[in-house]
Amino acid sequence: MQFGDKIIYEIYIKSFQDSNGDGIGDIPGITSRLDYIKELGADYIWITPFFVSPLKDNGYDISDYYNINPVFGTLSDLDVLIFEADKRGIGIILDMVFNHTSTEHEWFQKALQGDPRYMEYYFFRDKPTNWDSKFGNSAWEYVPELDKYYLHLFDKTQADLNWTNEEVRDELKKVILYWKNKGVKGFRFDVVNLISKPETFEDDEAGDGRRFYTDGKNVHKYLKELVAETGIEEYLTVGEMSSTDLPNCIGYSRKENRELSMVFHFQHLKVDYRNGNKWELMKPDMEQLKKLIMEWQNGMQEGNGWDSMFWCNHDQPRAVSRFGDDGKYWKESAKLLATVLYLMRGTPCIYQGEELGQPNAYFTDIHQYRDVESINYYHILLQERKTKEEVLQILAERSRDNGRTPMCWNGSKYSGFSTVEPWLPCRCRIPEANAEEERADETSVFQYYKSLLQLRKQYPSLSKGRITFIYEEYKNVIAYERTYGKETKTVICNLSGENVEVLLKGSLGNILLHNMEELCIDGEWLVLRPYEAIVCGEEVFGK
Ligand code: TEU
Ligand code: CA
Repeated sequence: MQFGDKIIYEIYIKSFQDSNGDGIGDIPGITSRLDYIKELGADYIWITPFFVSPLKDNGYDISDYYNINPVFGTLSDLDVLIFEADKRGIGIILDMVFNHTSTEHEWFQKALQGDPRYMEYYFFRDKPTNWDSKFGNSAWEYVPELDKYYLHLFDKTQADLNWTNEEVRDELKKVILYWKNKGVKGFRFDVVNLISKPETFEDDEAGDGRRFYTDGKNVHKYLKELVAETGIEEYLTVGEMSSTDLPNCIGYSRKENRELSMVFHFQHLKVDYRNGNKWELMKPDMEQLKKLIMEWQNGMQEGNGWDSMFWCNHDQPRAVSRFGDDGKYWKESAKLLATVLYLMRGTPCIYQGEELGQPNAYFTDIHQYRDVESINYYHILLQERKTKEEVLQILAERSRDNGRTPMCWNGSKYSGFSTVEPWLPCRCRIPEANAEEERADETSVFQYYKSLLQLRKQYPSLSKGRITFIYEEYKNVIAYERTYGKETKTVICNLSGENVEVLLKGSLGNILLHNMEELCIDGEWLVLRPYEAIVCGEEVFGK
């Protein structure tokens, strides 16, 4: 419950705010926007990695954990950001990419020279397994000079670290202590449930290899050790858990285990993967979405785990385009999606631009893309004999670049993000969907997010109460009660673009938040319009 009344705001630094006219977001740019983030109601800012990196994977390929990539700023810029954020009651969360380093890291460079000590920092083997990289092709890269292969679960420029090696674990603890002493208030751990690899590497005849390295047997042990030896038990720590399961996530996040404060998991973000394949399109299965959300909420509650709820991040398409309607019902559905998740049990994590209802980029040409995963798959899908049009359609829906286009601050040429052409094209495709207009419009998505997050902080039932799902029998309706002591608040959401009639089980009480002008009640029936969201409850007297 420790962070139930807190809000995390994720910033993809490269696309948030450019302060020096090079078309790339940077640390001083973030500092200049702290009042906006405070107005929204965030308590923490998670900043994606800004450490020294060749930027092959935009910073998730680190070559020096102790220094800041000059393109993003300097250590003194970070000191100013931390100081200014602290003045506003905002804590900074840094992104620790400990599953792998860039192949440009000095450790890997020494390994390439055959230094046995540093070869043990990674996984060098005489022969590869048939595992796939998550970014396509083999998960092993051959090094002729060594006549060996090294493991890379992601791009071949991201070599997996060997956590069985105590020296590696000690090096990474030192990294945490260094940044902890800078005054940051939290850490996000990138794909941290992949750090425990099997003793022996064997081919996977039934899949792409992930079952051998996901939620490995020592992850819990390594997390306990890392947290205890760096003294970050009381910090906000969140683990990104790739392809994980509920029992493990309960274990990673229940307080008594002294591992992490909370987890990011992705089950609800794969309901539009045909046959579980991100690159095979299908409309999102909203019934499956509802089922998974409820299963995880109930499961984490029963197991005393703790979730961070999110629709978007820098790896996902924009939610309003993916699960809502970025055309006819743009505003209603952006507000609906926020209401579904952010009053549930856990800690909300809002991704930059989501609070504006920013839609997908829908690029039309491969040259507009920058994401290594998207470019790799462009070529892979063409080799699979899909036509160029089909592949561009798939990328337009699925590419991570959909969430990485620059923030829409205003209606100017480069949307107030920069004074020059940004590193990735601006795509502010909905004219009113920008911070300047939405801050001035009381009916905007931004103002709705502000009200929603204020409600969460105002009522203990919303920040730390029990959750009980109701009206489950109604297809496309997600509804729940949050209860704490005598206080109960009710959330009723229509996930669809159609009317849904719900037979009310009693009075709705006071309407605390509503994404439409007025309710539509017909006798005992509540007629939910497309993407309608209602938050209501009795005022509590004598708590
Ligand atoms: O993401 C992990 C990950 O698997 C995502 O890339 C996502 O699941 C995938 O793109 C869906 O197809 C983390 C970071 O968030 C991501 O930006 C990095 O590229 C990745 O790890 C490697 O560090
Ligand atoms: Ca810049």
